[in-house]
Amino acid sequence: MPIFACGQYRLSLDRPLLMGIVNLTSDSFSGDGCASDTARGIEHARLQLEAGADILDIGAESTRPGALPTPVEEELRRLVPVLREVCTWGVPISVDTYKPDVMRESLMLGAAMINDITGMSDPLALDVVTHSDCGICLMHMQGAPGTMQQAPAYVDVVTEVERFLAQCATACLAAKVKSERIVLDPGFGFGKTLAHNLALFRALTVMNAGDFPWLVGVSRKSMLGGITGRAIGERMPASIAAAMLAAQKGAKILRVHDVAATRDALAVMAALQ
Ligand code: HH2
Repeated sequence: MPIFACGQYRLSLDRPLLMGIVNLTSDSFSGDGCASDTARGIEHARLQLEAGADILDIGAESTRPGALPTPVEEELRRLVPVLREVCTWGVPISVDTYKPDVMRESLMLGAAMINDITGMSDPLALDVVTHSDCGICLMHMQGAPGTMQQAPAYVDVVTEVERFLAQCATACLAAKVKSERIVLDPGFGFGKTLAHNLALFRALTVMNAGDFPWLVGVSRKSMLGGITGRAIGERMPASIAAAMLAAQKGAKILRVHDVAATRDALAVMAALQ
């Protein structure tokens, strides 16, 4: 039975897991951010859990196109009080950060997973996670959020993403991280045009960056706006369709804003297949 080892949790990957997004930001692209309101952040996390999330992914810096980095102190100021509470709930808490200092503090507070949009490219980040047993998501991004959508360019997007993620995973394995702690993510919307995103999504079943589970995050993203012409607030049906297709293509973790609706869709798909 395939499993994902994340801190004290060993999550079965027999069915796709739902990662519920909790943004402690004021500027997240989909408008779901709870700003610096700790009580709102905790409440949103609780609702995501009640809706059926298997993992909560807590982020305190928006990485939307055009976003500038949030200073470490501010990221921690938003995160710490929320983590102090949610890490007592007995569910796997992921922290969406690429900063080693934020990773270290989050793991000390009980986070079970680090979701790094830079694929652990900072050697200090790798050092932090090797001193823990947390799960790790390695994501591909071309460039940095501030400028990544200005002119994304690849010779062959699928091969380049594959190669990058394989290198990141190899670096983790070389640092003695067990393979069952690693999931990979093509990074939809991170330095990619609609055509790049479509090529990657279609290639999900054939992409090979090693024998690791895929995490897919397309919820409410602009690629769905590009397909449907819908504004961000009207992209739930498109998000669910894409999540179902990702699951059908073998994705093991779906990172979503709309947990309850995605859960229903997964249940229907499982029952009717
Ligand atoms: N997408 C976002 C943030 N983190 N992490 C992974 N692994 N995969 C993703 O696709 C991904 C991610 C962007 O979504 P969101 O957190 O809702 O927006 P923002 O960065 O504006 O807060």
